[in-house]
Amino acid sequence: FLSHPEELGIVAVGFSGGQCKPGVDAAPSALIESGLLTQLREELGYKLHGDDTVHLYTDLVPASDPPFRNMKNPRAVSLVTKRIAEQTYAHAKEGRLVLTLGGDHSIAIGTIGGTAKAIRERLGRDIAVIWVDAHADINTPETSGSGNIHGMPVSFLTGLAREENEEFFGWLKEDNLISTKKLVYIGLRDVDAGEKRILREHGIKAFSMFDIDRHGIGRVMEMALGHIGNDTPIHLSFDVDALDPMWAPSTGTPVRGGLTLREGDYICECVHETGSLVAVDLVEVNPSLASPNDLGAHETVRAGCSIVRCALGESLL
Ligand code: HAR
Ligand code: MN
Ligand code: MN
Ligand code: MN
Repeated sequence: FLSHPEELGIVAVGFSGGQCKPGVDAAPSALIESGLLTQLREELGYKLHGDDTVHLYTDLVPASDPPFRNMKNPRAVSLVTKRIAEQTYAHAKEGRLVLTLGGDHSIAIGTIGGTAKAIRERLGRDIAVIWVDAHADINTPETSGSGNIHGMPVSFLTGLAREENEEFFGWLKEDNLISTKKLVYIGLRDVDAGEKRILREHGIKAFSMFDIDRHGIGRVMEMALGHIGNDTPIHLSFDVDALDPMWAPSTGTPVRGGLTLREGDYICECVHETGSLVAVDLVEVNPSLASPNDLGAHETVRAGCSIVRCALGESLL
């Protein structure tokens, strides 16, 4: 699905407005400083386009941004994700593989909105989304208990949440949206009651930690990719909190009982192996959430780099 599979469009998003803890905006710099882009260039042989500098989007964040329909920072998140959608769209339209380094998970409204539209225009195809996360992030503004938009991106992307007003995600058009039938979750273990209802009502495919324990990650990946079907462009959105806090402690909402680093890497390797990957997000790394002198932040950044490298084909011999 890529006209230039060896070309990577990089979008580095230093944005944290989809939740309340500062620090997740520093993740792209931390990932880049630890050598990720150099590894992709020198070891994996990609030609990189786009951001060597991290976008902080400060020009887009309004001075006053009171809640709307229970959403926190709604204008900022809407403006920033709209800009991100333009960035991922431009890379995907060129036929490049797109790598977005977040930022909190609200940014997926932009990353997926942009690739969905570009792949439709370029190939006339709908993308599938593999959402790897401890959380389902499918609250509507009304079902959300927190009002944090990083818990809502999937509801906007699937059209389950809608808003006409441009200022509050009204810029999302039919072209930017994905079908609930082409969405697969892996790693869930902290899903709100309202979200469980949504998953059930719409028959959304989800592999929780229970399913991974029961079947093993090998079988789960067969089933997940089987659900999507061969020959479908895939956008992989990887929330680092899918990993157990043992591997990725520095994240805003850690939940114990998660994926091992190997299981996370394996998911990415299987997705790479399909040859259908068109975009990858790595989100929710928050290097500031570690105690002084502990290795939590370093380990989390290291885990994030491993996830990205596996998605981009490092394990191929
Ligand atoms: N479900 C909760 C909410 O809506 C918690 C969401 C936490 N989200 C993330 N992203 N860390 O996966 O607020
Ligand atoms: Mn080329
Ligand atoms: Mn998430
Ligand atoms: Mn999460």
